[in-house]
Amino acid sequence: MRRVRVLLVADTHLGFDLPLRPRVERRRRGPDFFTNFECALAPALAGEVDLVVHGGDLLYRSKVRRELVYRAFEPLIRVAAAGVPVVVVPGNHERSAIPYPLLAAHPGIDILDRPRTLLLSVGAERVAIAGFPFQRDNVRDRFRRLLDDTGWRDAPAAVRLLCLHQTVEGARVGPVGYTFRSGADVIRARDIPAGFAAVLAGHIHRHQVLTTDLEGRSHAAPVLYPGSVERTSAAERNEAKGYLRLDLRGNENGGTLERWRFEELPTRPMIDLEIRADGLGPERLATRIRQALRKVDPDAVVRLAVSGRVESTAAEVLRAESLRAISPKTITLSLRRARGTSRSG
Ligand SMILES: [Mn+2]
Repeated sequence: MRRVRVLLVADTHLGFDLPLRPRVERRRRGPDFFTNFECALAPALAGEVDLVVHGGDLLYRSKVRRELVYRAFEPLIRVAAAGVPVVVVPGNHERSAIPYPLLAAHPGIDILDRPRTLLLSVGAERVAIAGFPFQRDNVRDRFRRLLDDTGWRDAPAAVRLLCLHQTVEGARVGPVGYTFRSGADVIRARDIPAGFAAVLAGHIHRHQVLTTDLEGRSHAAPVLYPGSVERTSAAERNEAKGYLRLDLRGNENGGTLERWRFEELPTRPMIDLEIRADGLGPERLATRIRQALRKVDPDAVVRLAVSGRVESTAAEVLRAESLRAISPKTITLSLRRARGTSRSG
């Protein structure tokens, strides 16, 4: 049987830090998300894959302006127009707000807007793609029923995929590797039945592939998270960002995942700087900040924390416009309150 090549991208969060009419001129992170989304789809436009799955959170939040929805779907429409089918799982950021009927009107784009199973002819192979949109309430207890509602068992296909935007048991996030175990929003690994080649998932922003449950028992199918295409919070600052390429082969039991490859995307470094303000007047505080910023990567996304006692005369330096004036134009700078900060005067 023929190989089926799938490109899995998720959590693109388009619209993040991308104001329509910015009030101040500064380097935004918004374009980075679009750039990486386009980068991730390049293999599809080059004819290197047979199917593209977007695992959800296409957009950065659920209420967005219409123009952003068009911009976000435009790269997917180009992929579909090139003859590569596209499947989208609605994430928590797009459950109802997106004008899906409009976008679903494109014959090459399918949206898992309710529990259902899509049957696609991919090359010479029949591929079944089951899934449902993000479920907020107690997906743990409702998962088996939702899966049954997709009708996946009846799909006559050599490769079956399950597409989700949810947390599966064992998924890890954050700098210290917090592990999801038993919450109402966590799907039990053992509830994923045999009969799927793989589970393609969004929602967890750290790339990972889960193959065993918390007791070490093998999953019936591997769960693959490509992770987000850019960092959406400082908790992701040490994570590689990218997308996944999967090679699947059909058989009588829903097919198998022959191999997968994580393709890393370029990201700007995310850096935390801390400056102690004790006893510094405005000029010295400004100089201290300027010197610190000069040492970091000029492309960095910097979170500046000022700790200690900020002199009343120096507080002015920490205003957004003053900070912009002393920081290199290529840096994206934000101020966060450090612990133990106090102001005198
Ligand atoms: Mn997300």
